[in-house]
Amino acid sequence: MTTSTTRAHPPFNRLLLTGAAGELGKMLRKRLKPFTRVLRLSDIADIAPALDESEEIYYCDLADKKAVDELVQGVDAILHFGGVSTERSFEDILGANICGVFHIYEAARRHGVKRVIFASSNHVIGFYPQGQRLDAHSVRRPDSYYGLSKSYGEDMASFYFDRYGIETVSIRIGSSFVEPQNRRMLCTWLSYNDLTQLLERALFTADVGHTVVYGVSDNQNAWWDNRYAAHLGFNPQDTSEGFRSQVEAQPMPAADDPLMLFQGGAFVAAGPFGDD
Ligand code: NAI
Ligand code: 15L
Repeated sequence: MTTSTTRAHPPFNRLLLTGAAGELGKMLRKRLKPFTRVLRLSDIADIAPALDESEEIYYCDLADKKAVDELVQGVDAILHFGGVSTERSFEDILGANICGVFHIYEAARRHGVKRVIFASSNHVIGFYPQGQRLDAHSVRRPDSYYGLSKSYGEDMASFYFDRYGIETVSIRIGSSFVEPQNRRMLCTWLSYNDLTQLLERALFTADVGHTVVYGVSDNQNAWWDNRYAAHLGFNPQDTSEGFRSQVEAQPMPAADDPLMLFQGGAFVAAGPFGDD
């Protein structure tokens, strides 16, 4: 298997990372450097200044079609991590996530970008009960407006491949944090090293078409089966087991707590919004 240390592929000339001011964006900034000559970092929020000529900072609202078109000009591939990352009202999610993903693909088409990595989410299948094994062909059961926006993003990726040949790897990220924070995350955790490996595979594997892959470490009793993404060669090296005792020392949630019942955890119980 190719790893960061045995990499044979030449780096990209210019990669775009949206959501660069976010938690994953800040973490990925350094880790993406070996994959590209120039990393274009974009967000609507403050981004730490460019370190040198290998970084470019672009402020851009994903809801602004013209601004996204300018953002994408000159890049070879896009890692689309920007947008609202938790459950909010539909109106809050519409511009950044739903219009935003359309703007990204339209700009990719106009500027000849052939590869997108889409930060999708486990919340596209969040209403499945915990313990049920799922793969990329399982019917989606979004658990929130947020999950719906990611589901729409995956369909957008599928359409732009079928219609325009733009390839995408949609990564249904589980819970990518320094450590798993609760019992549910013992199943859904994705370490930062495993996410980095998955991004490398997603960027450099040929002929991915539109591939859906679950972004999850090698956790015990995980719910997600990546058989339909085997061509990526993703081979997670980390597991949540080392955190089990500290997580299980937390008070046990009630048996009917969504955190214990649904793959999407608390997202299934958010809302409704706008009734007052
Ligand atoms: P985050 O909320 O820390 O970062 C998202 C970034 O998007 C923020 O910096 C925010 O300013 C930016 N953004 C929001 N609206 C925008 C707009 N209209 N225009 C431009 N930028 C905008 O989230 P995090 O954790 O870094 O996640 C990154 C991506 O990965 C998100 O798309 C999220 O949905 C996805 N993801 C993350 C998971 C995780 O466990 N961290 C799990 C599943 C998916
Ligand atoms: C997500 O999609 C969110 O962006 C992240 O903040 C976590 O809530 C994660 O899912 C999760 O399900 O743990």
